[in-house]
Amino acid sequence: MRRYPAYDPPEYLDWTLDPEEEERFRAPFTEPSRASVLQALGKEDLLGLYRHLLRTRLHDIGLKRWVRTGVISKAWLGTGEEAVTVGAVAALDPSRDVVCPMIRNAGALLMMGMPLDDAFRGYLASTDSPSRGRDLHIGDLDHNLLQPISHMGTNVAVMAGVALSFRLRGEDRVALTWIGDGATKTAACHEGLTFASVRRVPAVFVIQNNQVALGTRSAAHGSGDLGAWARAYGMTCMECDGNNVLDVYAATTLAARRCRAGDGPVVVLAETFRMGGHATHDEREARETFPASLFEAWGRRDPVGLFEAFLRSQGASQDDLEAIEAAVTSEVDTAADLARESQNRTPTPEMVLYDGFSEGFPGVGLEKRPT
Ligand SMILES: Cc1ncc(C[n+]2csc(CCOP(=O)(O)OP(=O)(O)O)c2C)c(N)n1
Ligand SMILES: [Mg+2]
Repeated sequence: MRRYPAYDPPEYLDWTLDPEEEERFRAPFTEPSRASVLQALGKEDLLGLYRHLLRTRLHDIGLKRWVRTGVISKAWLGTGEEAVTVGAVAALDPSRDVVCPMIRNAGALLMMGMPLDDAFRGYLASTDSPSRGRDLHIGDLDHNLLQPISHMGTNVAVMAGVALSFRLRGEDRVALTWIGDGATKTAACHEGLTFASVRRVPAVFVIQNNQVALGTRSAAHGSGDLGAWARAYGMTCMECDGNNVLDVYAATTLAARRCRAGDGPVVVLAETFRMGGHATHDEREARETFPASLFEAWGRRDPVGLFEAFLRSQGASQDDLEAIEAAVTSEVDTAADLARESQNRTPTPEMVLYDGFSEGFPGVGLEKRPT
């Protein structure tokens, strides 16, 4: 993909494929159950994953551009972690499964069907944004997207409850959320995991280990093996390479199948790396948190670059890839412009009153989101 000197991490600018990384990218094909999942993917499926990876990266670049131009004061980005989101959601069925995206999972909003301009509006807090301007944690029940709670770890318990409701109603649905390495240290996370395991609910918990929580390296906020924690609660843990969209997809597909078969929740442990700051305000400090060599090593593991190289090795043409990128770039630009028009809209009482949770409770509020 085109690289953006003003926005990309420096390690991505002259990105070239490292032969060792190319070899490593194919590792999921050597494990029979993951290989069988991946072999079922056709050309359109693979190009679809590419489209989602690009859309996610460019959405974040769009936010960064807004920060630089003073439209918003800061943004939480998922640079370098896109595959953990895209691979996981691609394994689900957006028409029935429910997802709770964290701050670094904006790609999930788009994959579950939220229009890109609405995702951007979430950051503008305009009255027509998904949360009606109340919160920049973004979700929309109309798209099976639970708006996350800011307090880390609490979504684990909430999603365990969502999954329990599926089980009790006999619905063939899966609930999925992500847990940051830092959030694994909260009490709510452990209560949620225990409850999910004991009640054998159909939930997938993706631990997104990006090696850092705000400004604290994971080695400084915890010790031991995160997968062992899941197993201690009696849950299967599927480890995967969080920078390899195919590995995340295969692991989450197998996890979701277990859930649908009634075998209870699964933890997918994805190793990745945050290629920027906690948010746009602390990028310099974040660079000082780790040695430069670590950024270089993970920079060679750019999830978009690696997957693009894989697609080429599978015969994808330059024209195919460029056409997708051109379409996604214009889609993102148009959506960002459209969202900004919302800042000029005068809110109506209906828009202000809508709370997003009234559906099914007639009389409590507006049942459909006014536009
Ligand atoms: C209970 C609680 N404590 C502190 C915070 C402030 N906070 C927001 S994000 C964050 C770090 C999260 O780290 P991690 O879970 O690893 O997710 P990441 O940001 O790396 O994706 C902290 C401490 C919070 N939101 N909730
Ligand atoms: Mg983290």
